[in-house]
Amino acid sequence: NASNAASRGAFIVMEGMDRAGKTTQVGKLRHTLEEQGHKVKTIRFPDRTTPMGTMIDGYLQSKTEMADHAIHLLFSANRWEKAAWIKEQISQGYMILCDRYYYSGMVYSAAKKNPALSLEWARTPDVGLPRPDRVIFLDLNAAEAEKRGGYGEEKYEKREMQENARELFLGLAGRGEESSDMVVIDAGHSVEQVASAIWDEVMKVVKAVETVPRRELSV
Ligand code: 2DT
Repeated sequence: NASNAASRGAFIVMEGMDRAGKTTQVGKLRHTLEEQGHKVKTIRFPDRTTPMGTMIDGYLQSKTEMADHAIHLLFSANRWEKAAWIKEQISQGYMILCDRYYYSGMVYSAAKKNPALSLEWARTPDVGLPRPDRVIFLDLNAAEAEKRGGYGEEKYEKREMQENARELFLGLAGRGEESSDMVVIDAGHSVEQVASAIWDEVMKVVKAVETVPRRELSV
């Protein structure tokens, strides 16, 4: 009930492969939620506008080099910078739509196949962050992504990295908290079809948050 001032907002994360249409779908979802009378705010990670975000941006554009663990912790710290704000907005009743979150954090770092940087290690610095009410993973295989105009110029926009990342993302469907939070949606359909599949999921969440308290990521 959007007019109930006491009800909290939902924290919805859009994850997915490059070219899967995350940004487009966040925009459409925002529009739909607003039409239904909800207050919505959108955020994205990395947030390149902060000092830490500037360092991340330099790394992604291959202007600077950083050790795998160091850049990983910077991505995580970039989420911690926003954690209090996210909690505050949710408690004020805002629907938070977030373009990438700690799932990308785990998966892209682990996709480097550095034996000292496992998926489990990668998750640890994010423990305690606001836990999403729903994570929508927009799945797209590398061949489809390349048909959509290929990848950009940034550091991780290489086929091998993308394939490793996709495999790890799909594997999260069987891991602890992620298995209950994440839903996989095939992004290989039209924008409208994908938007409608997303809405089916979000509709359920919007109802559920009236009774489910906000949670934090646990180990
Ligand atoms: P965009 O193209 O969406 O701006 O993402 N990434 C992202 C990580 O490696 N770790 C993280 O924690 C996050 C949030 C995924 C830029 C790239 O940054 C990667 C793609």
